[in-house]
Amino acid sequence: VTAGIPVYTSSSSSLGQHESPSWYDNAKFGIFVHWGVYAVPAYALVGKQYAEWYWWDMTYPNNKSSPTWTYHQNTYGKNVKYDDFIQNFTASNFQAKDLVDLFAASGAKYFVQVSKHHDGFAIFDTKNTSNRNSVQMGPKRDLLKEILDAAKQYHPELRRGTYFSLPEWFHPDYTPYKIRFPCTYGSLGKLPDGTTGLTCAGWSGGPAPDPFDTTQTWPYTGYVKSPTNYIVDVQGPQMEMLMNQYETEILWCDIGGANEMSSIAPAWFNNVTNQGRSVLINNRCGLSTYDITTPEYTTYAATTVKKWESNEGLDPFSYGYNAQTQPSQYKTPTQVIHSLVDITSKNGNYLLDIGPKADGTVAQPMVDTLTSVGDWLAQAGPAIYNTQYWAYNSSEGANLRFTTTTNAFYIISFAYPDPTNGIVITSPIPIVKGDTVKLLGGSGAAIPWTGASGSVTLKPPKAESDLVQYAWAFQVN
Ligand code: FUL
Repeated sequence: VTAGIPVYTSSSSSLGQHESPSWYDNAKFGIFVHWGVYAVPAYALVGKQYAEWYWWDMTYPNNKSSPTWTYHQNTYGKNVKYDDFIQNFTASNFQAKDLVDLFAASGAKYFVQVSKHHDGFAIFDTKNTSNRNSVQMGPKRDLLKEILDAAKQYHPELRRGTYFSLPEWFHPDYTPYKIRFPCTYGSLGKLPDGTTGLTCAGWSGGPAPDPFDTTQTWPYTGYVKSPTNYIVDVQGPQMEMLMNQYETEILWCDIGGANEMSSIAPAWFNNVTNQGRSVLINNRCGLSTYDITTPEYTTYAATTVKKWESNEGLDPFSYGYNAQTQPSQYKTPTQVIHSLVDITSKNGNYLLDIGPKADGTVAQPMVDTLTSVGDWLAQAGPAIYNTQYWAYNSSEGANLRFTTTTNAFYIISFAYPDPTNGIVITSPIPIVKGDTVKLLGGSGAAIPWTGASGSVTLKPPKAESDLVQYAWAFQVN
C-alpha cells in the first residue's frame, strides 16, 4: 500500500474519501448518449416528455391521456408490445468510429454511453445475468464494447464512461422498485402536464398497485427467470462487468434505490488505484457519498465548491431520439457554448446528450451543432479546459463569465463586444498594469484595455471581434 492512498472499505466514511479525479475536473465537457430500443418508436411530446420513457408512457394506465399512449394505439395498435420493437433496433448503419469521431469533433473530453436504461435492455453482453441485451437480440452486437474499443483506438484521449440504471422498470424480481416507484417518481422527473409527483391515490400501504399487468405479460423478452434476487444476481454483477471487463472510467448510475454498491465499489476503487487509474461515480448510485451531483435539464445559479455536472439533451427535453423534434428546435451552438461557459465558471462540467436513431446514425442538426461547438473550442479551449472556476459574480450581468489558471485569467463575453463602449468589467479581477489581453481565435493582436481591477474596459476593434462567433473569450496574462 502506498502511503497516502486510501484503501477503501465499505464504510461510508471510507467511500466518502473518494473524490472526482483531476482529469474529470479538467475535462469540462462530455457527451452523453442515450441509445436503446426506445429509438425505434422515437416518440414523445416534444419539450415535455423524455422519448426514452416510451415504455412507461405507452403503458401507464393513469396516463391514458398521454400522447404516447394514444400514439401507440393509433400507430402500432394495442397488441404491439414494447419488446416487439427490439427487432427494429438494428444498428444497421452504426459504425462506432463515426460516433467517437463525433465526440472528438465536438471538443468533448469524455463521454457517457447508456449501457442499460430503465427498460432493462442492455447494449452490452450481460451474460449469466440476463439475455435481454443487444448481443442476444436485435443487432446481435456488443455495441458498448464497439464504442469503447473505437474510442480507445481512435481517440485515446477521450475518457470512457457508462450510464447504468440501477432499477429495471418491470423486472419482477425487483420488488423494492415496484413498491417504491409509483410514489417517488415525482422527485425524479416530470409528468406530461408539467406537474411533479404521481399521486398514489388509492394506495394505502402494502404492495403498490402494479399498473403494468394490464398490457404486459410476463415474461418479457430475454429475462432469465432463474435469479430470484435482482440486486445480487443481476444488478450487482452487471455493474461489476462495467467496472472490471468494460473498464468504465465513469459509473454514471441512475435512480439509486436498493443496491450492493457498498460492497462492490471499494474493490473497484482499490483495484483502479493499484493500476494507477482513477474513476468517478455520480450521486445516483444509492450511496450516501459520491463524487459529483447531477442537476438534470437545469444548472446551479452560483459557484458550487463540490464538483458537479449539469446534464441535458440537445433536444428541448429528451435524451433518447425523438423523431417529432424539428431541426429548428434543437439547441444551437450559441446556447450550448453559453451553457458550457456558464457551468465551467461555476465549477461544473457539462454533459450534453445526443440520442442516435435505431440504425445508429445521428440526426444532422445534432452533428452540425456539435461540430460548431468543437470549432469554437478549438480556438477558445484555453478558457475552458484545465481551468478553475472564478467566484461567479451575478452582479456582473448576464453576459460575462470568468475562469482562471495559474498562468492566465479569462474573461468570456456572451455578447458581441460593444464597438463603442467596449466590455466593462466591474468585478475585482486579477489584471495589473502591463498585462496583455488577447482574443482567443482572434489575430493574436493585443487588445487595448484601460482601468484597473474593479473597473476595467476592454476595447477590441470590430475587425478583431468579427473573427469570432458564439462567445468572445479574452486571455489576460
Ligand atoms: C433520468 C432518467 O429517467 C432519464 O431518462 C435520463 O436517463 C436522465 C439522465 O436521468 O433520471
